[in-house]
Amino acid sequence: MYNFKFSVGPWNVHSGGDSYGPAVRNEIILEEKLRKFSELGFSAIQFHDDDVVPNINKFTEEEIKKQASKIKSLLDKYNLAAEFVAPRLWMDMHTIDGGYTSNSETDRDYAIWRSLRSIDIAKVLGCNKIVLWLAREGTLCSESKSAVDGVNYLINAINIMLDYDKTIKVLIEPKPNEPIDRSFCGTIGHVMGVSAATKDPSRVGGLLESAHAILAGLDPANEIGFGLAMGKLWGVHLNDQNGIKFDQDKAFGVENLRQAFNQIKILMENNYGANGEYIGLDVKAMRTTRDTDSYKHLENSLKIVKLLEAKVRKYDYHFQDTCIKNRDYEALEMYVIEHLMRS
Ligand code: XLS
Ligand code: MG
Repeated sequence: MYNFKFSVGPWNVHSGGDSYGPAVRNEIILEEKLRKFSELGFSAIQFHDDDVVPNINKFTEEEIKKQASKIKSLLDKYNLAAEFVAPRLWMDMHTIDGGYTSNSETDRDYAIWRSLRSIDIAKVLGCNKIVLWLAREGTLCSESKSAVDGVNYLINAINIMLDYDKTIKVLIEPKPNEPIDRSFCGTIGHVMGVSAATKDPSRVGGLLESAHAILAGLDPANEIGFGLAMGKLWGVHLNDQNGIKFDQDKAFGVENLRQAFNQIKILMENNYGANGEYIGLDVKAMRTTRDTDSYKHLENSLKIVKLLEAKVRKYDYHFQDTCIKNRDYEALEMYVIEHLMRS
């Protein structure tokens, strides 16, 4: 079993504004977040392209690389690696109708431009992973786009990224809905299908976020298992979610402990991390959280992962095998629950 390394994104520490109300905490500058992440025990940072280069549209390709090298120095200062760069395609005026799958050719071109700039940034930061969270790739009005064209546009966009740089890997982070109503690529199964249809499936894999799997009505541990079985689970975003509603990004394990345990169990059983993969967190602080507790949800999530790791190490695999042999799943289920409740 491998010792996990952890990653986090700057957006995981935020001022608490939501769709219904303004910010309630002070903004913290990037350098301070990096310093604190390092202190908390994170080894790598997840970035959106515009976390590295704010107002990215205003800059030339050379200026973008120059700005990225300043962030690289900050990472070095705090002994942090960059895990991935993700084009933030859902905020811009060009991506109102989606990025890669927009009905506007100009906007599709813009989405590709941002993706290639994300690759440039990743190279400067010393990482080779590009994450695509396909926020607006789908429909709000079902008849407004063809799902066939949508999926093909997506494959085409990924092929352009693969051609642009032969060393990068593309990780699709699936989510079934929100902000889009019907996503074109909602689960890890969809991701594997898209991967297989690209020009280099060996460089296209997945990143599974627990909350997104739950929103699809699926068990995150099973989704993790699917990606692992395909040899293409290159990232995870552990968090939690209370049922099928808006994306909550709660601290890991706070809603469904058994489900959280099974995520850690399957990752440990399959030596996740042995090829340099990180346990990423993608968690939000509650709106009620005070400034002084701005990092509490991260500390809690790390603590819960570590407590569950210890639970897996103490898990009686011999008893599991015996129950499986006797097809006594009632006993196995009770054992798991008692194991989790034992102090
Ligand atoms: C949002 C996504 C986002 C990605 C990175 O739901 O989880 O945070 O992880 O773009
Ligand atoms: Mg995520």
